[in-house]
Amino acid sequence: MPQPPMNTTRTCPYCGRDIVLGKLPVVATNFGDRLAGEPVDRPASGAEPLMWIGDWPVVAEAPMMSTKSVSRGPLGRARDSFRGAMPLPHPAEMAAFEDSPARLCTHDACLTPLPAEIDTGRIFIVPVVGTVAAGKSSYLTVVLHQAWREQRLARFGFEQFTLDEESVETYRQQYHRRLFRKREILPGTQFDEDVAKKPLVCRVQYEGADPALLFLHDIGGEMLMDRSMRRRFGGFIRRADAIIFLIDPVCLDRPDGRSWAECGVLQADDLDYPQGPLFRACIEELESGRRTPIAVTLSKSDLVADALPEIGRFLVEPPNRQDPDEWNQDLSDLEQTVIRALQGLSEWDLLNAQRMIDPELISFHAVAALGTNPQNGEIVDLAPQRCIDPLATVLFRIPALTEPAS
Ligand SMILES: Nc1nc2c(ncn2[C@@H]2O[C@H](COP(=O)(O)OP(=O)(O)OP(=O)(O)O)[C@@H](O)[C@H]2O)c(=O)[nH]1
Ligand SMILES: [Mg+2]
Ligand SMILES: [Zn+2]
Repeated sequence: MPQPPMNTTRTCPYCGRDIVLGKLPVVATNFGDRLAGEPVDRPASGAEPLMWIGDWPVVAEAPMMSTKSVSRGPLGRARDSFRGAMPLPHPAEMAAFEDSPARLCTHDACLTPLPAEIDTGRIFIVPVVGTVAAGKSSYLTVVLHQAWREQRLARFGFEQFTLDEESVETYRQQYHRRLFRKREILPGTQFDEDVAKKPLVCRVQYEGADPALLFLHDIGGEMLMDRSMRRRFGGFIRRADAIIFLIDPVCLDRPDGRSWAECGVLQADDLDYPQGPLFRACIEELESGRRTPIAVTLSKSDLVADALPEIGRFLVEPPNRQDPDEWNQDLSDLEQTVIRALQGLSEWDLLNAQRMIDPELISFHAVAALGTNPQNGEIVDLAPQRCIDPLATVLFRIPALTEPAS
């Protein structure tokens, strides 16, 4: 890809502020002291960095800034008229700080090294949203397993779908191992004020398009449901390129009058959160002018199939070799079923709120990440159902992700 001009403005995917590429210094992100976890007051060996910004040793000055003005913050006087192209230095040119050079977002509260894709601007933010215990973490675990390890999007044209190296360990230890190996229920996602800086990052490439990064954020429901916390720490949701919104059927009433607790759902009596308000808030809080596709996704569809046996059809996994046209038809048939299920569970508030969105941007799905109700904290028979549908649908609705490379 050609190098971007230095005066290119992008949005920092972590803090959401505008950044001008030429005003960002380049820092080393994988240097001796940092790897050893030791204090970072001096370089490991060899070459001295130009200076430190926060925890990061600067290895190349911002071309549009003098080092002095960088240290005072990004607003120092800069030579804005400089328009040359700007490559990142090659690691081999960087002596002791040779590893993983990255531009640094210099906004005070951020100071985060940026992925190289900041140059191309191809970073897409896709959070999974829902009330406490809606199934977000379980869903992410399973959908990443299917999209990455099983390459289930390959037949729809995604030539590459891999987890970025830095996310592999987090995914393996906090998600995959627990669910797929130990067959344990995942713990509730804790409040984390740095959630914006800790997405699970995927590298994706659609046929004929340029490569891109997907930032999939797993956010605790408690944080999402608190308006002030959402605004303070979840600013990236307002800038989402797509949202997967999970609806927890356990928070809704069964039409047969039985309680979910009676039907063996753990802690069901505590799960009575209204979901319409969070859904509406997500839509209202989106940055104006954004056309963000939203996959409204009924979670734990195994439970829905039990409560509404006449619509048990969610549980049929489409054949793996399905052709894309058949798959589209299948998705739109299923959509009607999901709407009927939401009516059957009396989720009128949310069904009503969907009017706030352009019909071209909304889709309805049903997934079961586990496909089975856990017994005594253990997942006895893991049988995920239809998890790839919402992810694939929203990815195809982000035009920039799939548009042919120029
Ligand atoms: N029956 C059934 N239960 C599920 C399914 N997926 C998730 N669950 C259960 O739902 C509960 C919550 O799942 P999580 O994935 O932790 O939900 P979460 O939305 O990440 O929750 P927070 O992080 O606390 O907001 C767990 O007890 C899961 O076992 C499913 O497909 N079927
Ligand atoms: Mg969670
Ligand atoms: Zn930033």
